[in-house]
Amino acid sequence: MPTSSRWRGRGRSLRLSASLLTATLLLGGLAIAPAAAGVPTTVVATTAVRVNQVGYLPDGPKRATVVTTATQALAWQLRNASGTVVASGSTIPRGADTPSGQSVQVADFSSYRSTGSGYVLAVDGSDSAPFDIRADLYDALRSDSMAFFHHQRSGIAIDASLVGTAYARPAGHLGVAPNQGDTSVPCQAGVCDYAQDVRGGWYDAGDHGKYVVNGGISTWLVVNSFERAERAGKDAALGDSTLRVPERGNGIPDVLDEARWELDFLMRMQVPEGKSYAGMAFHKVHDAAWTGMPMRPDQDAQPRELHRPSTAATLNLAAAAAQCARVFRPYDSAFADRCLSAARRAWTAAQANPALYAPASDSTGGGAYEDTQVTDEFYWAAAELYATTGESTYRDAVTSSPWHTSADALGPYGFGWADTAALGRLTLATVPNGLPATDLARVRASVVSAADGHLSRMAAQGYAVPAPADGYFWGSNSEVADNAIVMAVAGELTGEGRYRAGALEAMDYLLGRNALGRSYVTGYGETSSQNQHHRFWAHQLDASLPHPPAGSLAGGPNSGLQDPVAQEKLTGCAPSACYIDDIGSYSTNEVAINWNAPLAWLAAYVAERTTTGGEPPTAACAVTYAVNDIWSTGFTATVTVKNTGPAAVDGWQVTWTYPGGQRVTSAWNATVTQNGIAVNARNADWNRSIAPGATASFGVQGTHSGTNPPPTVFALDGNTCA
Ligand code: 9MR
Repeated sequence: MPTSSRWRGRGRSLRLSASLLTATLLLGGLAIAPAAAGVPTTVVATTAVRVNQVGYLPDGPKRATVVTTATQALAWQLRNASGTVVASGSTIPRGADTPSGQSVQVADFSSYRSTGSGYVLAVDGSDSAPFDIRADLYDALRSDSMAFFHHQRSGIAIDASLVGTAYARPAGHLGVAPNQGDTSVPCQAGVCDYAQDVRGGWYDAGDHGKYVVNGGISTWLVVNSFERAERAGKDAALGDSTLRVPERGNGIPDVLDEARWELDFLMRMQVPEGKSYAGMAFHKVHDAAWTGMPMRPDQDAQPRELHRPSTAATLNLAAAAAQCARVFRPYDSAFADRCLSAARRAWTAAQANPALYAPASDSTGGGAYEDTQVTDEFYWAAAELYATTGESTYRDAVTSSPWHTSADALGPYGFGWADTAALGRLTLATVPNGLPATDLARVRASVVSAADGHLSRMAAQGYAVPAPADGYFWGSNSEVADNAIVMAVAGELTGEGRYRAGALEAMDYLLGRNALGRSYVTGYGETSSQNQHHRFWAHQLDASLPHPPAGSLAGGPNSGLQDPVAQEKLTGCAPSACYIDDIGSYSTNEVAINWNAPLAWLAAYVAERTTTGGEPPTAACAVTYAVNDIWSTGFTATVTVKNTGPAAVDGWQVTWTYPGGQRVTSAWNATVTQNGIAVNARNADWNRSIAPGATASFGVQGTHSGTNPPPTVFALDGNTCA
């Protein structure tokens, strides 16, 4: 059962210990190794050949990662369901993958485009999980990941006709004993002397709290997925009667119906006129104390409390409501008006109270969602209000914000409840607005540049994860999905297919191509998470209760190990392997609206049929090899790696073979290993970054037997720089 000790803040500052980063690169023969370094035996993966266990799109990139101690390329074979080999090739040795501590190789079968199910990738005697190749691969995930929100609804019965008997349940928190009602919730002592109707909305996660900051970003993502699909002319797939929601058939897109359930709640959290802090939003409503597990929402007897308003919550409301006003306008203008008026009131109230921070200490019975930096929330809210109204007050708030030009708005760690500037930037980059052309071009370029950064980081890793090596914090899977969204938007802005390819490979990570060889989405993939931390979907604790419904995303690897189960079972894990599918591990295995929202966004995006983005990211480096000195038995040479791409390279790797059997005896400025005639060189720590157009060099000294023919092949792994 969670206690207040779980809430230690968003783990952005986690730094990996040296021992975790020490990856083992074993030389020698072919040695596939499922029980890889850094993976505790309790969570060991079942196969060394890691694929997207759901499958691949016919026109998309198709890559797998193989855990192996081999340093030479291995043969791979793609077999169809009848066991016939339909494609084959050689892997590309990658050596050590930092976040997993595993030695890996990559198999690329992107050029195979035939459809079917039951494919298996075989490498050196190991078979992958079976997978499909088909165009409709993500159709089911699109609706299941979005249906998550309906399951999480508070204040309405979840009906068997929509979800099946296993997931049906009475309404939560309408005041039917023993339940307290969110229909009239008092404030905590000293906060206010009245009670407020804050019914409805979505439960945040595995707990029964409802938090405005997390609700705001999640709603924004759900609505934004529709707004993006509309721009692409693909919104029919999210339209009316596409989802299992009670409102289907009302003429309004189902995704917007779902978002409205939360928007109504967010607006109920606004302090009424005539009260102190009028127009602000209460930060959160939740139980006075943590409940036990399991606990169906309607059986929760804890008193509910409103916690004091915060500037962050108020601006979340302003942003989400301003977006609502824009997107709902064609479907329900009265609701759009109501949203806009709530957004304006919230903005004004936040300006009057710009530093009312939610404290980290407020974590009894619910999460703190603390935040002492709200300039990014001001930027996001101003951007939404400006994009919706075009008014100069909001434009000035946008252009005078430091976030408008800061590169940090779209950093490597994704966005989240504490970091919202990215959302404003994405809106300004995509929704028509009156920013001057040069400013707009700069805003758009910043999205593309952030996406290039994600592609570079992916290229530097054996599992192609759009997250930095120190990015495995609480909810890391949402960071992966968030960054995939940034790549998808860059694809929209540029029309360049490599960004879609990057987003697709992020999906590969979530669905099985990862350090643990598991899918983090319930019901998707051969080995998928099913015991996520949740009070109702608690089958692991009570066999009469269901597992989470298909399409529920686990928080994912978290090297912070911030719960007792993780601490007991995962000690010593490599960062990207710090995950366990146990209901008690809330810091690695909870579900949450702010994690399923980017998954649903991404699923809707990749489910769209499109013709661009079929190939993996293209080469971004060039290599030269120059002999400096040669004598009877020896030589020295300099190898230069040039970044020819548009984005910074973060980590690189070069391989070649020596046709004359030369042997490297020493090297400088890179870690060089040799196996037979094959040589592998990896960056040193200090020269891993190469700016666009810049170079990094390293040297080798070696022996030769009379002649010193230059190497014939240079391979930059994965056709990038890493
Ligand atoms: O997602 C939140 C994560 O960033 C924080 O580090 C963590 C501790 O404060 O809290 C997470 O959010 C939880 C929230 O506070 C309560 N509901 C469950 C959320 C997911 O675990």
